[in-house]
Amino acid sequence: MLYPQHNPYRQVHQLATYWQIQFDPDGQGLDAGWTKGLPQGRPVAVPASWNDQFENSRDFLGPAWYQVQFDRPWGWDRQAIYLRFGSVNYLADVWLNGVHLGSHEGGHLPFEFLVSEQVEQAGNLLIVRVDGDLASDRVPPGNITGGEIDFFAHHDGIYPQTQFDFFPYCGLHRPVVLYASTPGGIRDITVKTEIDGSTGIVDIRVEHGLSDAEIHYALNGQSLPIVDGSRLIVENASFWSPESPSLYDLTVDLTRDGEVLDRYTLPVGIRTIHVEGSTLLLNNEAIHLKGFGRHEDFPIVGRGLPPAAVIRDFEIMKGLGANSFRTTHYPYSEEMMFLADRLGFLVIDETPAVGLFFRESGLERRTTLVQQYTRELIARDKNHPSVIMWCLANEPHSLRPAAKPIFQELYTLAKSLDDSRPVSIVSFTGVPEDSFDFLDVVCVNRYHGWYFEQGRIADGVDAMEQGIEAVYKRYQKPVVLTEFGADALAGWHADPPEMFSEEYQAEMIKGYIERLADKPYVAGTHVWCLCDFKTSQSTGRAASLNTKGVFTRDRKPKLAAHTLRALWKGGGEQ
Ligand code: BDP
Repeated sequence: MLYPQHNPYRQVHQLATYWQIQFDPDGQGLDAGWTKGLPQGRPVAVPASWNDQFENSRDFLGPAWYQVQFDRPWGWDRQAIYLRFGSVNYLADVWLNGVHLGSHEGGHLPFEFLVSEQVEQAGNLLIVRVDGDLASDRVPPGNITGGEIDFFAHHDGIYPQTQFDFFPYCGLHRPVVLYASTPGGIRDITVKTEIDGSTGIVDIRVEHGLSDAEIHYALNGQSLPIVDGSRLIVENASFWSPESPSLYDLTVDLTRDGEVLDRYTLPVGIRTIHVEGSTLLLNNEAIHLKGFGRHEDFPIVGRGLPPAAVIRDFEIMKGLGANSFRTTHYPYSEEMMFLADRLGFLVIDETPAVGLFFRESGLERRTTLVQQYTRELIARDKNHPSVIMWCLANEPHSLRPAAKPIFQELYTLAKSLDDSRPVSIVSFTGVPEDSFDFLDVVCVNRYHGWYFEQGRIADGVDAMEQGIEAVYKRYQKPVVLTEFGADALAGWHADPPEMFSEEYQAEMIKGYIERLADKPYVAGTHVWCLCDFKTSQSTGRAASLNTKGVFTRDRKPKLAAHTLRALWKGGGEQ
């Protein structure tokens, strides 16, 4: 799925910054005819979560109705017009001028409708009903009752009752745009790259609906012939890597009789990613991931897209010497993924499948949703050089026998959609995690010295090391420690270190990283997490925050940030 872009053949029109919203706690909107206009809307900012914008909406999870009006941009009368949503959490139903266009389930992934027939010249009315309620047959799940959960007893009774550790923000979280392109024009482009010595090979597939059209390719403005039906050959190529994130502009022109009908320009990074034995190789050289898990979580904006804060997060990661992150626990914004390409980050790209459990009730529905998310994520992110691995789930409660065949099928699906990247899941068990028998990389989260061996960093580091060694011994694949960390209340100090102090967090993170540094099969360590973030209320989360950030929620460094900079960048370097 292509990201909308502006050029002489395509136009993007951003809808208003302030829409109208009306909450519908009694679920009466449909019967009361709100699809034709909201009786008592009030202004709301888009994109943003609704929860922190109003006095009375923090814990309200829907349904809520959004409304906006727009006119058709000039010159669009003969164009194919699409209405595209970057992310709506969780369930969206969309009406345009009273016509139900369709619905989409699942946050964090884009969806669009062809609306050329419905769009009038002026006064178009767009209505979106958003339902973010938590349910056991949704993904991620929540409000689970009756002993359905195998693990995470502390998640029982938290409020809101999520089966995951972040606040279930709701709303229109990413840009909503109209875009226009040539009817039958370019619908999709898939690029895969290979390396042969100093030559780069770019394999391209273009989907379009104009059977009599020709396709022309240019790289950085230079026209290139296609070889073997689908390949561009780039002599003396600059390969993409974190140290040198070289991108080429690939321009695809759809032409007829020499006239350009449609154009799309895609940034392409030429690089390879492979697993060989227990090593992860980028451009045929071993790589080591240094980085973080993180949340799209900001005061007031909630899980909405704040462009400046995204830049800030890259800045603080770079400043520490990080080269990688995992999109915990859902796909990050498309805007952030393009920046990752440009700034040279290695991304483990995760679907919104967090908190999965494998008891029967709702299992079929959850499984179908996770398959849908896998398809949608790969369709969205397949062309990013920064994406080095697909992660199909975080910490599934997978000890039940049903889990393995479900992941086997999911793995096969992911590989059939993209055979060019490793595929994994992130496990909190590791041994046994039956699915690691077939997954390409072993990704595990470890909290020794925090949830286990509490208050004892040295014992925790020992236990972590034993666990990692056991995982490697069992599966003989590259191992990524995808989460480890400790809560630290900014400004709270203790010597000797005590839990929740900045010293404890810093020392534990240092202990983990140093202990794993000389294990060649450890392909990376991701600290949990970059910044403090909002979560459900419970005794385990002071101020409703998970404070395992090495930065505060407003991006101020804790001691651990300085420790990481010294570890990753070396002593004096800033
Ligand atoms: C891990 C989860 C992560 C939590 C973290 C924690 O993957 O989402 O926030 O624990 O407890 O198990 O801080």
